[in-house]
Amino acid sequence: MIMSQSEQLFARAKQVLPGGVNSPVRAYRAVGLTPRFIARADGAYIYDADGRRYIDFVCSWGPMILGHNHPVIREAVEKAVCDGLSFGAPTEREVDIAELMIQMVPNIEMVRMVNSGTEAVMSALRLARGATGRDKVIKFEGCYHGHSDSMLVKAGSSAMAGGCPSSAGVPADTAKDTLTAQYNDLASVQQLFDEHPGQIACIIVEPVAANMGVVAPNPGFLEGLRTICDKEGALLIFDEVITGFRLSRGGAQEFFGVRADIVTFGKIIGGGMPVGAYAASRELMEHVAPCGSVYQAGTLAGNPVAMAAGLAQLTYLNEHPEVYTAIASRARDLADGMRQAAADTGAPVRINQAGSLLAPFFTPECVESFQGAAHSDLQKYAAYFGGMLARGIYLAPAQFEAMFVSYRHTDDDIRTTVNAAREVFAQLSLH
Ligand code: KE4
Repeated sequence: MIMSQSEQLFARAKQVLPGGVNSPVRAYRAVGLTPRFIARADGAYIYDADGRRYIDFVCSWGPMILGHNHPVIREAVEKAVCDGLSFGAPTEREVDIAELMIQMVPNIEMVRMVNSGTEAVMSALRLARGATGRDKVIKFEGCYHGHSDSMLVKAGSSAMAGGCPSSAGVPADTAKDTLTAQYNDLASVQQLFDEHPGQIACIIVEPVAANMGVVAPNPGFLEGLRTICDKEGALLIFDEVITGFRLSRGGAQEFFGVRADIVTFGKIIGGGMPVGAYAASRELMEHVAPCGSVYQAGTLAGNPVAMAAGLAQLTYLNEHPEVYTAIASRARDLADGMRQAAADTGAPVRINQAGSLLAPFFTPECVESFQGAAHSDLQKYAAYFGGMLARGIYLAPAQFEAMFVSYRHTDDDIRTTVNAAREVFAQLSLH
């Protein structure tokens, strides 16, 4: 049988890259298929090495909120490239993007650029520990905050999908300072403070959990974390690598009206290029070197080409607030359409949606916690994924991820996706 280009490329890739990929979720192990090697993308569509077109709901895991190959971003990068790729020195664009982020996002006065969401979270945790003099941190089971040692404890996303939510190679001495609570369960958080009085530097939370599928905060949950942090003298970190500049111009702080002490960013702020950032009040950020004793550095931090891409995307979002109403509206239409398809076919599917983020769970129960997500039928998700891929719909190849709606998804794309889901749900209901 003739192998597809993706199959041939995957065979080569597995010889030289662990699992044939540079990030585990891309290997399609949770769905048992050959990953599609992507050749190019434009608007809401991606094209694989065999020339097949897919409607893309991965959007590079969030960065491509304006769709792929947006002319404003492409032209900014083309211009920046002509001025040089990297200097390792301060540049005007770094100041421009930091000023714009501070203008768009509440409660931040200073920003530090890094190269990934992982680096942003790692640095934010160090800042919280340095500023409070405390060692322990609280995260939530099933939330994913990148792959720094402290965060690979009961992590979500492909850490959980791959069966290693608490990674090998993380020293027990490190892991002991990471305490885990249950998302949407304030009592589980207070209990940790009662057990470790005066020792907890911060709580880090995804304001919308988007690495266990999508689970929104119950009313009062984020407000409750703010109250506990104020009472216990700990800092509240919103990991907005996904929700930042996606839920609204001001991200989750604006969307939910809850103030974080430190905010981490990634994805959208790079416009598709490798960028992360962390931000807080001037008082907190002046703990960071060279002002203070919390050290963090990076060769390519603030890279001029990456800054050009991010600045172009954030500028567009700042000048076109209609993007947010449009992507949330399309996500609602998609979620409602899929719910109707599930009802019509009798498939046991729950669809969670928050802004332009959504995720199906194959369970009759509503999913408001990590336990709920973990008890959904992962085999059915894999079958659903395969059926949708065959129909030209490109989804996260694992349950514990999100669907991302971009500004380039049209009503027709939504209708096509709902119709594909209806066919696939009908098939699933037969088994
Ligand atoms: P990066 O280091 O991958 O840029 O960001 C880490 C990170 C931090 N915080 C949150 C809330 C995140 O979702 C992420 C990364 N998200 C995953 C998708 N679930 C990236 C995709 C991947 O790991 O390949």
